[in-house]
Amino acid sequence: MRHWENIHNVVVAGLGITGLSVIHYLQKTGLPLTLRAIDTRDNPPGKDKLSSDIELHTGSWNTQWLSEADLIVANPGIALSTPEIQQAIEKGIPVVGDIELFAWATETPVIAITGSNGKSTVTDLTGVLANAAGVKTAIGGNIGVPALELLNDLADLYVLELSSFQLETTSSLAPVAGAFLNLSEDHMDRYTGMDDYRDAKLRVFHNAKHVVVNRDDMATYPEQSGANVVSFGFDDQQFGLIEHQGRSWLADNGKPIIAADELALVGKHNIANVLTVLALLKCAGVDYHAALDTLKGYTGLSHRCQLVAEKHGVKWVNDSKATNVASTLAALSGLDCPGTLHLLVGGVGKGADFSELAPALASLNVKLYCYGRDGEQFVSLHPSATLWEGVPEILESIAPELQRGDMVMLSPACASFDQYQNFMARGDAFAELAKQYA
Ligand code: UMA
Ligand code: ADP
Repeated sequence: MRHWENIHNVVVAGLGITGLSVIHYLQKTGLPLTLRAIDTRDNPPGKDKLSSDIELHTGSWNTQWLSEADLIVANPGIALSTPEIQQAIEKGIPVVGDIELFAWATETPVIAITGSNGKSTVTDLTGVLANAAGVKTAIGGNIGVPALELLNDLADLYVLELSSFQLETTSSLAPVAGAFLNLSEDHMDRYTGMDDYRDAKLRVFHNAKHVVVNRDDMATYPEQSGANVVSFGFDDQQFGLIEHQGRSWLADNGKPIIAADELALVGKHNIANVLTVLALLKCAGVDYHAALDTLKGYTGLSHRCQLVAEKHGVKWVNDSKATNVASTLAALSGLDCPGTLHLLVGGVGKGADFSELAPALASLNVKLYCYGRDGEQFVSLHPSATLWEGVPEILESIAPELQRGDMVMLSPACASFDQYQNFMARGDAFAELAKQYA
């Protein structure tokens, strides 16, 4: 508990599931702390679950409380550049996140995963395979389970999905292996540019024993590293692809592991994801050979290019987790759609430039339906584009005209917060309507 010397007053900035997990964790430690919580939202999520002995300030900042703190624990949704947080930093008050507290609390090995796309898939699959290989593993972080909650149960390995937001406030994590999957534009409403965003993500490699990088994306490489660098990519180097007995195989330094066509996961991006998982497991000393049958049967997480209904030859695909341009591009590449693709895009654009979608759309037989707060920004991307209020109106209108071979896909390239609580709620709403109209 050496990190807690001289810390008495802790302010938890931002409730949500992170803030609550921080408060529950700190209460459990039994440390003699005074805890206060601030959330700038009027009615923040988590308020009803807060114990009554915690003072809560909502609806605005409380600079008095911030200035009295010995430590501020900030929710990842709060940018460090927020003026009130900056004022506290200037006064010398340390500002950390929940992942920093997690790093202070445990010496159990951690695998840390970041990148613009694929984090949740890689995190989940790493956990699934490590458990299948006999290592008691818990997964959490940005995937939706606050890291501190993982400490409630014993584990021999933790796998954390870390967002750039979480990495900004993390300095002490020393992962046995850290992976940076890829870098593409996202969260441009939070960062000053791509360099700033990349710098936050590169923090995943601080103190890491092994660093796992993408040979097809040089932005994932650390500027310099004393760690063991392991790469993945589509050539035959390190973790890569080789031809073996007339088939394409995923391989470790030229040694075949599993044939690509044995995977239930689809899409080239998922080959990259599996190669990353294998590299991470090897770096953490987990024998993935014991888990290859489990890998073969792994079909992925919900809301990622998930077939939610199929009737009369029409496929309905929920890719609600596509919250940026690169993830929608990944969904469009290698699509199996003999008819017309009815593509639904829109929501909160986060300051992104959507023009990169235009060439991909031009190469497809597509009808584009744009909706939500930033839907208008997609209209110029394809001649077929039409502007709508939301997903229900679109589906109601197009359902009677769908033909055998068509696909209806929600892959919005945007966040969901304008119309839904989160991407899961958006995907669930789409899936329900799909089943109704299919
Ligand atoms: N907010 C305020 N005032 C506050 C606190 C928060 O306005 O005082 C706003 C912020 O704009 C913030 C939003 O509330 O963006 C969301 O905060 P929240 O309460 O929903 O946060 P949590 O419930 O604690 O969820 C957070 C992560 N959310 C964010 O980083 C925005 C979750 O990632 C994560 O799963 C969870 O912690 C557990 O670690 C979500 C996410 O969208 C899925 N992440 C981004 C992404 O993947 O692109 C980074
Ligand atoms: P994240 O947690 O980083 O958002 P997910 O695994 O949840 O990543 O996938 C998010 C979206 O990105 C989905 O639409 C998925 O199809 C797509 N995707 C998954 N892996 C990759 C990858 N390696 N490159 C590009 N897109 C990907």
